[in-house]
Amino acid sequence: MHDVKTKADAAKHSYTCNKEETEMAKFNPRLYFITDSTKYEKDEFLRRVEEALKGGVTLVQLREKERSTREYLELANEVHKLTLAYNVPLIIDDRLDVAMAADTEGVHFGQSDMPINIARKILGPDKIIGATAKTVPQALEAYEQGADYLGVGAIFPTTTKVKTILTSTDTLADICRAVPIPANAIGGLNKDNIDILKGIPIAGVCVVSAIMKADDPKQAAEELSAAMQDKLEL
Ligand code: TZP
Ligand code: MG
Repeated sequence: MHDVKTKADAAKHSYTCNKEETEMAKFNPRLYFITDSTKYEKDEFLRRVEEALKGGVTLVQLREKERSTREYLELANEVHKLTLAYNVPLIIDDRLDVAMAADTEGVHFGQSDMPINIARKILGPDKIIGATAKTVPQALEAYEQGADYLGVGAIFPTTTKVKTILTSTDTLADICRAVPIPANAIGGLNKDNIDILKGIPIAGVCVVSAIMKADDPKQAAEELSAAMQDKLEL
């Protein structure tokens, strides 16, 4: 998967499992929904994930910080059934073992997680590996080690539980131009503030709250998607 030619390739084309279709990227990072199950009973959490899928999210990340390995794996298997039904790749945050056990399409690592080159060696070329990068050197290192996409932020302060610092839009733009893999903006983003990203060659946006905590996650995904089209031509 590490052979996406340009960010535009990755953004335009849909996910495919077929390795032979080398023209097609394996994932579309445009509207990347990262979950947070902490406030919800399992059924309500899964319902919200499915509504987000109905609303057109193009990539899903299961992000669990408190669960045991067993619980993380069980939830990954349940979320994976949903994402497979909508043909959307599922990325597991932090945990290579959980991603492998659930046979999800990919995994995402931050700067203190498994090094990208080690994960690539273990997973092989086909799985999607994402990395968090807050600086150009971090972005270059992740790319050189085999990352398929980058998450860059936080652009705005976030209410989602995360250890992060703010990343300027100038740094985001520098990162987008420094690497040939798709880079997404993350952190406090919603349909009303994404204008700040105008003109920056991001491949997409990553959101938790804007969809997860919305009264209607399907409508929230649709409205965010429309705003991205209108305001960012993305
Ligand atoms: N990394 C940087 S900000 C963030 C992560 C995981 C959380 C984004 O959540 P929200 O609710 O979209 O601000
Ligand atoms: Mg992490």
